[in-house]
Amino acid sequence: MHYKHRDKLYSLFSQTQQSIIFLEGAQVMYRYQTDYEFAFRQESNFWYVSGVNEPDCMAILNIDSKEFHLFVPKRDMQYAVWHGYVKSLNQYRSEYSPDHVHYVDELHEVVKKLEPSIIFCLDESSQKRFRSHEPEVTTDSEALIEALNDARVIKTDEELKCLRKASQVNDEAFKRVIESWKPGMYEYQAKAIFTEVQMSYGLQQDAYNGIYASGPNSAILHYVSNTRQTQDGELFLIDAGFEYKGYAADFSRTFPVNGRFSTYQAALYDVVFTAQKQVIEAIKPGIRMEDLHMMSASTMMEGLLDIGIVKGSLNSIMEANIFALFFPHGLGHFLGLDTHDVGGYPKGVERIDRPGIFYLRARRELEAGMVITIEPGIYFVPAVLGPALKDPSKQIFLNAKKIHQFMDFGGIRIEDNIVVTKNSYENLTHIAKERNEIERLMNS
Ligand SMILES: [Mn+2]
Repeated sequence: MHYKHRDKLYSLFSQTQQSIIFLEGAQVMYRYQTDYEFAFRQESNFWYVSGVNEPDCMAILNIDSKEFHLFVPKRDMQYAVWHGYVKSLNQYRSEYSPDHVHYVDELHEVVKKLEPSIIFCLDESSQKRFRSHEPEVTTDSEALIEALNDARVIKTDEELKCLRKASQVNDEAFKRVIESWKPGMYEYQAKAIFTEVQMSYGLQQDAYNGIYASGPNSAILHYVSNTRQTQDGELFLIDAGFEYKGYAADFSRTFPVNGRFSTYQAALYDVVFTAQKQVIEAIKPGIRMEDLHMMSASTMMEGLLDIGIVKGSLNSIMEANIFALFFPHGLGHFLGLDTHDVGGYPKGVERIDRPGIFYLRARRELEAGMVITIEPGIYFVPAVLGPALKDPSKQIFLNAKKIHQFMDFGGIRIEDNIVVTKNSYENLTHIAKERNEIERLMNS
């Protein structure tokens, strides 16, 4: 898999000049000034091209000869006492099949022999390593980021297999939480059940800090405390996922704590569900993320008009950006080695300066092989709706009486992971989504 990634990366550079790529792997991170070690997670670009899942490594990729030089740390025996072993160069060689293995302190010697006219780096701190290099050498920190983003945004079949696997386990984890839920359980118990399933399949790394948000907390987009006791009669929103071989799953589901949607919960749920379904069905190569965002916003405003939460004509509601009061985040983002994966904004594309859609993390035409999340939501955020109800340009579109009734309702988000295929899409998320499916799961 990683060999193919290197080939793909080489193909994005012209080979007219003697040039090399330099990448640094991640180091172990500690909690402030203590010896508490965070679980090691390789830097995504380094992992993408090398497949090396160990700290303190570096890589040189020779664009002309296509040779991969792996640089590994020199460890002393004390390291073996604490960490179990010190690998020999031969062990690195057989495990990762680089063309050459060196110790990291040989970096400048190796570069000197390669005589590059330019070194492509990811950032300034990498560039700095070559500042006093003899003879002088040019470095560049723009082309490599762009090339890696272009390579990573289109997934290979092997990468899709990893994403499917992460999704399969995520389906199981969601299922176990939803089917075991009872009023009175605490938000952190959901995290415990969810994590237990992931770990039992060998997935040890969460893709992001999961959100387990009940009642009013579900309107907090990045709620992470998970301390509240869930109450009979309210909704529970879970947005979580783990990584398989570095590839993330990122689903959201919203379900009733007591196993039955109330009439108004059902009505609002269906507003989001209808929009999500409609947008997913529209996915195919050539369609633009910003158009999907606006499509979902408009469909949800139509739904809120039907319920009587907003008023006026759909056109004027959209023109006045009323949708952003209830849907303050982007419709979705690319997914891959990072949860908010690279490639969302190709060079020269800017964010749209308009409420709500400004936060859209991907703005480009979809192509086969891209993987995105589709996650519309409706939220009642008092900090947003309170001032809007006093704003003359907005209050004319809002049913104040109804909105006051919903101020502690929280929010609903439904999120699936989608692969764009040649003619349409493949949905990687299979956990129950329709209301009656969720209720059946909770009451069987
Ligand atoms: Mn997401």
